[in-house]
Amino acid sequence: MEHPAVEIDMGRNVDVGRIVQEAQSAIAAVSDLDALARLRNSLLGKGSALGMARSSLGKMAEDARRSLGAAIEGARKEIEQSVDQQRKVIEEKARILRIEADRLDLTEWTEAVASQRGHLQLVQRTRDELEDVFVGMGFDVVEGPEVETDWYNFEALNIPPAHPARGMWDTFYLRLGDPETVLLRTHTSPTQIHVMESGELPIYAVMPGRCYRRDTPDSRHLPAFHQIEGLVVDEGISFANLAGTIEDFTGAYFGSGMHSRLRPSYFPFTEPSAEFEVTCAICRGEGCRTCSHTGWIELGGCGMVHPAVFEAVGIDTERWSGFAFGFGIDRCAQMRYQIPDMRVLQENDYRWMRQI
Ligand code: FA5
Repeated sequence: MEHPAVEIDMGRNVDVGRIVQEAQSAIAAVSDLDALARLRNSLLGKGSALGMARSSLGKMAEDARRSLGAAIEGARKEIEQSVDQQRKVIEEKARILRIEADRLDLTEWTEAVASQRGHLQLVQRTRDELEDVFVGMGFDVVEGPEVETDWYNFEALNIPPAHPARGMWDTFYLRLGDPETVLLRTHTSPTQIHVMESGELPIYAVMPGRCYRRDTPDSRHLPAFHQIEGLVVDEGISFANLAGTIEDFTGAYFGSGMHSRLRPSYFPFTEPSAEFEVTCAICRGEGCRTCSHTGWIELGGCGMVHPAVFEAVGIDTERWSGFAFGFGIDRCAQMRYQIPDMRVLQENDYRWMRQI
């Protein structure tokens, strides 16, 4: 659009055409949206050349005011249009960059891809590492079923029907047999019962596997997660053996400088029961947001096997005693690899997985 230079009073000229031209070259040079918004304000705001010309309109004669007013309005529209066009150009460039960064070409088999080695998923790797540590401490590895009966998951563990402790585990029941008799195990503790039922004593076993709870996923919970259970039954086993085993495991798995502590707790299948916590791997015990500034993170539960459990599987409590523990493998991976949100462990996002 052609813009005549319009004369304002006292001989000052406003060259609207030049203002538009200069504005358009400045707009074309901008490459991010924030800078574009700032430039738009400086081109159209009160302090801009157009803004100042607009404020001088009031003092002008009728004819001159009309023609300069129209020219200013035309210039404003042209500048707005150029800003809009440049905004689209910037957004399109950003979109292309984003698509390029997210591109996964699964069909392309280049030498670079051929030389990349895959690796185990992090939870599986953590489970393997934990098994190695316990095998090194003299434990056997035993697996149990994920679908359990109420007896193994609850009753044999001293949790009869309607016991208030059932509320500690929000359970997925299966439509099999009588209502609420078959379920997805809520913890690995029922495998203790299978191992003790097999009748071979003494027992030094760890039992890893998947568990299920009606838990809402969040940064520290998943509805399908993994635990590793430990069970020792022998003559003369005491709480000191339990505490020593947990401390040895903590040092062997997390490294030197990491310690464990036991705090009184309640589980129906152990007496006394404890929660065990380990030094927060993120702050090394100094206190941070992840450990709520305590320097410790809860990993699992433990305690001396309750006499009612021994009775359920027919083990003579006069001769044998034992301890058990159970903790989250996903929680362990989260701490060892400092993962703020556990949900990434199940999202299978290739970009995240290949970093680990
Ligand atoms: C139990 O499951 C007991 N069976 C542990 C036990 C075994 C106690 C033997 C005594 C003797 P709890 O519900 O606190 O306890 O779970 C133990 C650990 O499993 C938790 O500390 C956490 O690390 C992990 N865990 C529990 N629920 C979830 C979940 N929804 N997502 C991820 N990890 C979980």
